[in-house]
Amino acid sequence: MTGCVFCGIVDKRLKASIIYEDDFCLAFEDINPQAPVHFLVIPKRHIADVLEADKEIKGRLLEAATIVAREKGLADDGFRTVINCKRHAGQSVDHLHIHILGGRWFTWPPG
Ligand code: DGP
Repeated sequence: MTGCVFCGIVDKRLKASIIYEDDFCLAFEDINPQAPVHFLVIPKRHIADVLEADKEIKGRLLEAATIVAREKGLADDGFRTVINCKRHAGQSVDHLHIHILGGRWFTWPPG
């Protein structure tokens, strides 16, 4: 989608540190990491948010997220997954993305 930064990363017009790619998904390091490990998993197709995603893409995104989490060594101590949806959650990029954060302790409830 024109003007979408994550579509630019999918198209390789914009640079990112890509760590996983398959037919449906792309994973890359977050530009503003909030933990020692912080990466994003996105659908290659432009989908605005999780409300717009079908069952298949939701499953594929979570599958990709866990594959990369294991590869990053997060399986033993665990990690947090976050999907911000729309303004109350602070979604700042309107292209569906799962945050995977790890390598430190997290508090609950989240802010
Ligand atoms: P959210 O607030 O859930 O919409 O998070 C968007 C995340 O996307 C935020 O953690 C920063 C990250 N981000 C925004 N622009 C870029 C970019 O151009 N490259 C990369 N790698 N990450 C980005």
